[in-house]
Amino acid sequence: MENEQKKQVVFSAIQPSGTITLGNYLGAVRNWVRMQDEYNCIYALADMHTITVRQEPAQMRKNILDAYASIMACGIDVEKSIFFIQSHVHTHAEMAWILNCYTQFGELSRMTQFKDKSAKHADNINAGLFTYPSLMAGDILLYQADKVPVGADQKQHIELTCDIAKRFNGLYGNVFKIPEGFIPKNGARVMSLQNPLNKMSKSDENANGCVHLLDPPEVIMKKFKRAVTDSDACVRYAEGKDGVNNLMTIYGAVTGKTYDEIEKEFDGKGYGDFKTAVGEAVIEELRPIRERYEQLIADKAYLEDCYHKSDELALRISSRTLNKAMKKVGFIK
Ligand code: ATP
Ligand code: LTN
Repeated sequence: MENEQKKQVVFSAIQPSGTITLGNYLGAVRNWVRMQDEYNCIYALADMHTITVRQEPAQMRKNILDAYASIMACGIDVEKSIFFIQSHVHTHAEMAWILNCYTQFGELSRMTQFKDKSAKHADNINAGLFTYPSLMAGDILLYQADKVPVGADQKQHIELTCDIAKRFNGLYGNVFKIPEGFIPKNGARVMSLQNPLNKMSKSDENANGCVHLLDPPEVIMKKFKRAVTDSDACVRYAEGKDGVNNLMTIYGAVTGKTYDEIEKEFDGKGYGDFKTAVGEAVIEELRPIRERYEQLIADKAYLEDCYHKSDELALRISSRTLNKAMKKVGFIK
């Protein structure tokens, strides 16, 4: 028990905005699983973040359950960790409102995700999309998290979270722990297989660019065989070889091999052999996840049990920080 108390807190979340990708897995979820023994881990499905982009309600309900089962299938164990649904825990919306009042317009305007998403959804640049980072800051700060395992694209949001927390602490004393991003050395930014200058994303229009966690083996292999490379025909990591670099990153992240080892392994071999090897390695990594997902998604009552239990724990922990912050700001009981 004493040891339990000394464990650092880990918090992270993922949007149920579509089916989970290989990028989400290598950049974030795989670390969530690995951190479970060493840390007190709290994870969430950020469904409130998801509605910053218009969703079809029936599809969204399905995506939430699918994402929950997929992430559990990766190895999240609710006996060790908390894995809750953001919209079920009302402290998140409340904390986001408070933090909105301690976040500057200029800061939010500089967020590259906001710029990218408003360019992509020019017909719906809503206030939620703009204030997305203060909801995310609240997610993290409510749990006094030490570490936040995410992909490289979320680094800017974590930095803003720290700035907001320091500003608040500067005014009111030590209310929030200042968190730290935890970004993997390998796999922090997996690129689209069709356009290696763009991040692999759940919402990619080109289906061949994105490998989903639940893609059947033959689909995964087809996507890797069609991956964009170059005319150099040599497996080496170098500037300008974005497609090959991305495949080497994926292969390295899955097998643990360094770029040097990969270059040696494929010395004198063509891209065909290399792509097949990457496809096979990814298929083997994802096979047990897909099998476990099939069992979990067939047992809705069990899933419900898991998130209800986690929702309750999350509410209890986050209420402490919310109450403290409300008191400091000047609200009365
Ligand atoms: P969307 O397409 O809806 O923006 P997304 O696929 O970018 O979604 P998020 O839910 O925003 O996924 O991200 C969940 C986690 O996965 C975050 O920690 C994020 O940094 C990480 N992540 C997302 N895409 C990648 C990627 N291509 N490579 C590595 N990590 C990624
Ligand atoms: N914005 C994140 C999802 C997210 C998150 C969080 C990640 C919402 N709240 C708190 C870490 C901590 C994204 O991946 N796009």
